[in-house]
Formats: sequence, structure tokens, C-alpha cells
Amino acid sequence: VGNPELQRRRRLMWLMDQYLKNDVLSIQKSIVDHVEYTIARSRFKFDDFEAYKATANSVRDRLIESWNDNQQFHRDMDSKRVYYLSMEFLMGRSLLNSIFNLGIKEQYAQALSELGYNLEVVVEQERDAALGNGGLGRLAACFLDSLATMNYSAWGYGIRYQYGLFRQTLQDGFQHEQPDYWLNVGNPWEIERVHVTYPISFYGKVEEKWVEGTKTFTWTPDEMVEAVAYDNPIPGYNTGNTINLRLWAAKPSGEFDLQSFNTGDYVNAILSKQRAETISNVLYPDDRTYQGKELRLKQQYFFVSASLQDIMRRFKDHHSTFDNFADKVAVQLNDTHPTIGVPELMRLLVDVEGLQWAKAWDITTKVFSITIHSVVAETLEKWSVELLQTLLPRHLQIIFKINAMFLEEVKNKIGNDYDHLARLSIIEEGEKKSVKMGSLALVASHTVNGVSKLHSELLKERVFKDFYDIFPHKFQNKTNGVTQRRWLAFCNPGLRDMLTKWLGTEAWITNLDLLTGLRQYASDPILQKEWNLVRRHNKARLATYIEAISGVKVSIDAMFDVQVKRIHQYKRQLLNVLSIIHRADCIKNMSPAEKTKVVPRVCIIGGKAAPGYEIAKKIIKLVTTVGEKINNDKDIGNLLKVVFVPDYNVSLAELIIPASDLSQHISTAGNEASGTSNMKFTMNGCLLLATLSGSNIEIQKEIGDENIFVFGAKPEEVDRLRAERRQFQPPQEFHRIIGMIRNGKFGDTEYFQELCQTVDGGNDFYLLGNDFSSYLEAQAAVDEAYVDRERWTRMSIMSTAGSGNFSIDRTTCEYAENIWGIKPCQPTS
Ligand code: NBY
Repeated sequence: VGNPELQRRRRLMWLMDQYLKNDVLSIQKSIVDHVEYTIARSRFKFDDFEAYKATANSVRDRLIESWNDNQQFHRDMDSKRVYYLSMEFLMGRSLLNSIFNLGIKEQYAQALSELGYNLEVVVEQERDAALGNGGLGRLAACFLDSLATMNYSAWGYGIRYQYGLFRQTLQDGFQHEQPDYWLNVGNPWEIERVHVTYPISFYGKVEEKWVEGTKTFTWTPDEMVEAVAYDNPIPGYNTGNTINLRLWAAKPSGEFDLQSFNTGDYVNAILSKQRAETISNVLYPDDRTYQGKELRLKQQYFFVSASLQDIMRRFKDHHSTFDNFADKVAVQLNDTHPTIGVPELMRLLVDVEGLQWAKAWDITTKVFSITIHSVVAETLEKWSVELLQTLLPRHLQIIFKINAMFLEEVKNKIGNDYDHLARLSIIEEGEKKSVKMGSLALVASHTVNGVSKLHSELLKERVFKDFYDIFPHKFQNKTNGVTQRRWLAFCNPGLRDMLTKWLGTEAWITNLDLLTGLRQYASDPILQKEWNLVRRHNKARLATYIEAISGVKVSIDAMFDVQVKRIHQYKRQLLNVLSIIHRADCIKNMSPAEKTKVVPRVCIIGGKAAPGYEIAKKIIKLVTTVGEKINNDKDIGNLLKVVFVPDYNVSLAELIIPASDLSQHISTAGNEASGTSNMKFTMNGCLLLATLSGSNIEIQKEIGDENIFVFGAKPEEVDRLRAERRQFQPPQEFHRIIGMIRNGKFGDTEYFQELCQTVDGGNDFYLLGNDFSSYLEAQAAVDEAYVDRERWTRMSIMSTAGSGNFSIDRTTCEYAENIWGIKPCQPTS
């Protein structure tokens, strides 16, 4: 009571509470204030975009308030925090997410409406923050929402790319890439912290000196840039816990000015400094391959070094030694991309803070854990020793030392089996020596996890078998999840309200297991009727969009059959197209009587191809060409339409997923680490056509065999089928369809040859020929189920009802308990 500091704080809290009220009038005032003072427009005349900016700024004020309170709370508590390091955060739009999570959506809608604006229209003005490629980046974004909602102390760290993932346009059916100038219109969600900066060094040389009996290392770099912090507040749902996503931008450093500006070439000296900024310029658009590009390694080191310096600075505010660093800090590596953080933390602890190697190593190995998202070892990053030697000479030394000590240790376990040791070694010998980042991360991490049950088994049996043999205790599974806030509650408001009504509670928004309560009503005609009404409404919205972008009119009575994801051979969009051609061909050969029995379908395909991935680009062109042909075929009419939706991104997913009847997740068995859109579709009552890959298997288990269409080879058969593929004879239809493409039925004869070759007997690595028959059978089963409306609706309801396990809140809690060692904690207001 008598504590003056406490009194001062209380007063400040109270004062702030006076400022930001959430009644409609206060919100209107704050929007109009921002129109006038932030946007500098007349309050009598501002367009939808300006309305968006002003609205966003007023929401931002509210976020900052809870962000500040929350940071203060955790500072006081000195709670253990997890830092999620990721090269990618695929956030999408923030406005609706923020006002929904803050619980002020209704007030904002009314406030805007009274001012003459429509919230739905205003929301559409926002550009997606597309700082990621696909699943890995979106998972990071879902984690942030969940960590905030579940009241954990957590920060995300990443890069503030000037250019996010390219925008995809179609020109004559071919993919074209356009730069994503997302920051050009300003970004109201970020707070620039001009004073939170760290120096980041590159190149140069390392000198060794003996100081008082110990060897010390001094790295004299040749290049230095500054990392500047941009904070993005991430509000939890229905809680004051607003966490932080801190993204780093590169700025020229002032450190070297004396030397570089004494050259007589002032202008060139400036230009060369400017080049520093390119580090954070652009997101690499490849989502499966590493390319060994110097700039990418620079990006990795840049953001990881800034983040670790920042984490250590924050820790030192409270602690005078590093003894309990690992009790306060957990660092999660999102795939191998931030692995350079391992030698960087060692460098900071040993060279900068002066700790003994053994002590530093003990700390390092207690801090890091890593999630792997790939299925085969070949896609894990490797950096050439040569490049590391040039760019980060001190880190290379540290990596060598880590490796030497590690190999020494395992020799005690496995003896001098040199082949075995070579496989375990972090350094790959050979013509071009390289550092295996996966191995480095595994040696340093206390835990490594896969992203679905099957994938985690594959990591143990294949990808990291040698490591599993010596470190079995490090391996865990953490099946992915998605946030039901974005992916159900606010992308599907009709379904949200219905769920709340039938379950009699909104609690499912933070406890998704409650959806099982729906099972008892799955056959209830009233629920079924309402269910289909909502679904038709969502389909109508999508149909309007499709017509607007493509001119193709689609009927909402048709089944919406959707495959949206990055274009990859292993995801087998080609298999989908082949069956579409087959379907079209069947329809054309039918009598009018037979045609009346066909289930009309709208096949929707969307996704980006990596700019250098030629085969993937050919798949896109094939989809658009086949679509053109089928959509204009009078014999087919409305029985089949094919639409390629360009520029698939988070916002489009929010429109497409609630409107899908069937969605396809048809990678070769075992080839998808997990998949997360399958979870979103299931939650929204869409049925899956799926192979035994990743989390499909777990979805099948949760919703029941009778509510999903599964086909194709089993994961354990894939190796054998691949080995025997030269001898395999695919069914006649398969040959015929490929023949049609080859012979120019869809034009561009030359262009499609290479694509056709990929499924020639000996080449068919992804087993399209093997799975074709069973795929067609599954497709027939889909048609059969669809005409039985009662049955289909029941399956749809059972899908939603069984999706509780795929809430990322479940995933987050598992990480928190079994990996990070953190507990929820929240201010009691
Ligand atoms: O991560 C995806 C997996 O394919 C998917 O099955 C899983 O559900 C998801 C979340 O765990 N992986 C993925 O999206 N990978 C990338 O986006 C990616 C991006 C960049 C690079 C490698 C992979 N890279 O080396 O630059």
C-alpha cells in the first residue's frame, strides 16, 4: 500500500485505461483522430484504404497498451521465455485477427458502419504479410497466435523482408512472378525501434592470442551492418497476453566510417554501405531446396546473431552471471535455417562474455531444440566449408571444435568404426567439404522433433538414424496443429455461430476438443439443414470471386473439389490433372441419359511454383490449358469446370477453405512431413481425399475411416514400388491420358514433353502410375457419397467434430511441457 513505486504504476495504468476505451464512440473518435493526425486526410473525405489505415492505427494503439503491460509483467515475473527463431512468418492480414482476439470486433464494425464504412470492405484493403513460403512459415504464425492465447511468455524472431513471397500472375496460362512491394503502402502493425540495434559482422580474420594462460580469439571483421528491430504485437484471444514478433532489418553501420570515408571516393563509399541493406531485402522463394547461396547464409547469421544478442542483453538486465541462462531461455529452431545460432551462442559466451568452453557448451545444449520439417536428408542444408571460412571464419573454428569433441565422445560409445563416425560427423568430407547443419543442430539440441507421428518415425529410422542410435532420448514427436481462431472462428463466421449455438458455448475457441459434442447431432436434420445453408453461403462467396478473376461461372450445386498448396512433384498436382482429363473424357463419351447421373464438379487448383522449378511451372500451364479446353466444351457444360486460382496466399485460403466440399492431400505416401491445410479443411467440414502421408493418417484416426477417402500405396511399400517401377505396367487409362497430352490435345506439344517424361515407367519416382487406379476408385467413392446428401453432410459434421486434436493449442502445450519447460502465466488484473 505504502509503496510509492507501486502507486505510481497504478496511477499510470489507470491513466492509460482512461485513454483507450472500447465503446463505439471512443473507437470512432480514435479512428477519426488517426484520419486527421496520422494519415493527414480530411475527416470528411477518406477512402476505404485510408479508413483501413486509420482503423489499423487505432487498433495498434490498443495493442501497444496491452503489449507494454505484458512485457512489464514478464519482466517483473522474470519468467522463462521461449524464443521461436524462424526465417519465415506467414502472417497474412492482421486487422480482423486483432479486433477478433481483443474482443472488439462488434464495436469496430458498428463504429465504421456509422461512419459510412463497411468493416468487411475495410478489412480487404490490407495487404498480406507474406514473409514465408508455405507450411513452415504459416506454422510459425499459428504458434505465435497460440502462445499468446495460452498465456505463455514467448517471442518470435525473424527477418523483416522488404519483399515477401512473390505475387503470382498468369500470362497466357504461364506463371509470372511479380515482386511483392508490401511495405510501399506502409505497415501500421509494426513499431520501429531505432534504438534497438546490434552490430552484425562478416568476413575478415581471426587472431589467436594467449592471455593469462588461455587461448583467446579475436575476430576482426571486414564488413559490418546494423540490425534494427521492428516489433509486431501479437494479441492472444480473450487475454491481455500480447506477445512480440521482433523482425530485424539491415541498415548500414556507422562503425567503419573512419576508414571507409577516408578514401577520396565519398560517393562510392556510400553506395557500398548501402549494399548492407540488401541482406534483409528478399525472401527466398524456394520451399524445399537449399541452394548454398551466400546471401542466404548472411540472412541466417544476420537475424540469428541479432536475436541472440538481444536475448542475452535482456537476460543480463536481471542476472550477473550466465549460470541460470537455460532456466530462463529456451530457443526453438524452426528447421535447420537458424542453426548458425549454435556456434554464434558459443562465440558470444566464450569470446565476448569470457566463459569457459565447457560451461558455454553446457548452456548451449540446454537452450536449443529443433523442429525438422523435411522427409529426406538431401533437403537438409549444407554449407560449404569454403564459404563459412570466408564469411564467418570464427564460427567455422567453433564448428570444427564442436565436431571434434562430439566425435571424441561418440568414439567411446561406438569405437573406431570410421564409416559410422563419418556419417555422424558434422563435416562432410569429399571434394567439397561442407558443414551439415542438421547434424550440427542435433548435436547441440536437447530435443529434436518431427511434425507428425509418421514423420517422427521416419526421422528416427532414416533421416537421422545414426543419431537416433546414440541419442534416442533426444527424439520426440509433435504433430502440427493450426489456430482455430483464424482458421475457423473468423474465416467462417457462419460456422462459428452455428457451433457456438449447438455446443451451447464459445469455449471451443480455446478448447477445440469440445467439438466432439457435435457428434451426437451429426444426423439431426435441423443441424444438417443449417450446416448446408452455411456451406452454400460460403460457396456462393467463392463462386463470385472465381467469376470475377476468371470469368468462369460455376454452380454452387456442384461439388467444389480443391487442391491448394505449393506446386511440387511430390504433392502430385499432376495426378489430380490427369484424373480431371480422364473425367472430362468420360463425360464426353456419355449418352445424355448417363450424363444426368454425373456429379457436377468444380475443380479448383491453386499454388505457387518456385521461380526456378521448371516442372512445377509446367504443371501450372497444364492446369490452365486443360481448364481452358474443358470450360469451353459444350459437351461437358456445367458437369465439370477447372479453375486455377492465381496468387494463392493466406487471405485466399481464408476464402477457399470454408467453401470446399472436397480437398486433396495426395502426396506419395510418407512424402509429406505433416501437412497443415488438411487440418484447416477438416475443421471447416470439408472431406479429404488423401494418401497415407503425414498427418492425414492421424486425421483419419480421429474422424474415423468412414469419413475420409483414403487411397494409394502404403508408406512401407514405397521403397519397393520405386525399386520395381521399371517393370510396373500402369493401367491403360493412364497411358491414354498421357498420350493425349503428348500428342498435343492440349496444345503446347513441345512444352509438355518433359512433364510427361516424369511419369514414364522408369522415371515415375512419385508413383503416379502405381496409384492411378486406386485414385480413380476413391474418386468414384467420392461421387457416390456426394449424391447421398444426408450421408455427405453427416461426414462433413463428423469431420469438424473430430478435428479437436489439430488445434495448435494442443501442439503448443506439448512443446511447452515436454521441450521448453515453460508454464502459462497471466497478470491477475
Ligand atoms: O512444413 C512444410 C512441410 O512440407 C509440411 O509437410 C509441414 O506441414 C509444414 C509445417 O511443419 N515444410 C515447408 O513448408 N518448408 C519450407 O517452407 C521451406 C522453406 C525454405 C527452405 C526449406 C523449406 N529453404 O531451405 O530455404
